[in-house]
Amino acid sequence: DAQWLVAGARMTLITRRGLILGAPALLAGCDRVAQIPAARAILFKGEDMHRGLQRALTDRAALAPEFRPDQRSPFFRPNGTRDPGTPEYAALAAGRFADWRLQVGGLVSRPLALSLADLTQFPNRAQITRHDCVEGWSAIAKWQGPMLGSVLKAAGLRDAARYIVFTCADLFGGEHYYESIDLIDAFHPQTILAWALNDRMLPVMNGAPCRLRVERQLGYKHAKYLMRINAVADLAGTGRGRGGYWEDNVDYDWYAGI
Ligand SMILES: Nc1nc2c(c(=O)[nH]1)N[C@H]1C(S)=C(S)[C@@H](COP(=O)(O)O)O[C@H]1N2
Ligand SMILES: [Mo]
Repeated sequence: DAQWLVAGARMTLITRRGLILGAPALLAGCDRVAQIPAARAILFKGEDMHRGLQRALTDRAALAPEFRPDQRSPFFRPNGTRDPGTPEYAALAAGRFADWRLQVGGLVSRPLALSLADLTQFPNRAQITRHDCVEGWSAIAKWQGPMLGSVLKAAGLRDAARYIVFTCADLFGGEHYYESIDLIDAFHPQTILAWALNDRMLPVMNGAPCRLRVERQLGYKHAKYLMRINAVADLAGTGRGRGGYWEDNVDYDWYAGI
């Protein structure tokens, strides 16, 4: 045993010396290792993965098509809730939303309570886009509002924030409609908090006073009747954990990219 340990110690010593002396040579040897096809495959796999990831991120950053004013649909039909109909919402609507405040909270350093006038103070964006609903209809309209990214910057997203959760005024079987997106979509330039539709204040049927437009995703992600925006680290505490009302109730995909 002792001999074996001694032998082991000596081997370790030799290995150590070999490593110390051999280190620069080993680095120079990388070129040579790269010439062996199998080794190449392993060495460059990381780069392929990186390239794939890069491509996926570039795809996510791409803009949704925008249209000319004359391509707009004559009427932007409502879908889902056409009026939340709660006493709270009715009171806000009766006051033309003067008392409405969009709460921005969760993992932010400066929680905000924004009025409609406040929303117009941010850099606003107007865009004519096509809305695609899973139920099989599309419509083109002009939307205007601040970029969600600007609002999140004003609130100061904390490092732990990974998702943005939207809570709406309307109820589905006792729970408020809710949706969520990741930070790539949250900071996408076409992701806006729209308060205008076709150059008019957003009608009640389309989500007054403010609704999300997240143009790279299907209709159900575009939360109407916004009341609250929360930055969260994960979706476990949102609904039943799948990040949206339809995701939790009828198995719609959380990521509904188009
Ligand atoms: N709060 C809320 N947001 C919602 C819905 C809803 O019922 N309630 N329906 C969703 C669906 S399925 C679609 S297609 C669009 C419809 O928007 P529109 O009513 O302006 O056509 O809103 C989405 N956002
Ligand atoms: Mo939809």
